[in-house]
Amino acid sequence: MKKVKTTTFAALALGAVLALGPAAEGASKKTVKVGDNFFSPKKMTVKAGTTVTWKWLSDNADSHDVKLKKGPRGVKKFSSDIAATDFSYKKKLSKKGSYSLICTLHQEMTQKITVK
Ligand SMILES: [Cu+2]
Repeated sequence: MKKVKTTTFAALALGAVLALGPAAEGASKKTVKVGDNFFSPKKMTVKAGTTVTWKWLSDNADSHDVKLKKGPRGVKKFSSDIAATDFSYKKKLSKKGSYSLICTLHQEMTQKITVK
């Protein structure tokens, strides 16, 4: 009987941790501007679990995308669609490490995000 109670308590405690963890992390958000041949900011540091939103500026003349060129070990490569204006792309960065991003259409458009 005692054993069952302990297990139930452990399960509840784990459940509480799981429920609170993502909610607390979910509060972190950052926005990056995608303009004609630049990401702004070009470099930034965010907390693990931050959702980054890349927002294409409304006056862009050219098309851009955002692609993960190199990330921490185990992080799947991701890339947005190609767009010129009024577009956005969101990604939650959960794993700590260094993320190198590029626009595949403009090699000089690079961004570095450090997740700690
Ligand atoms: Cu571009």
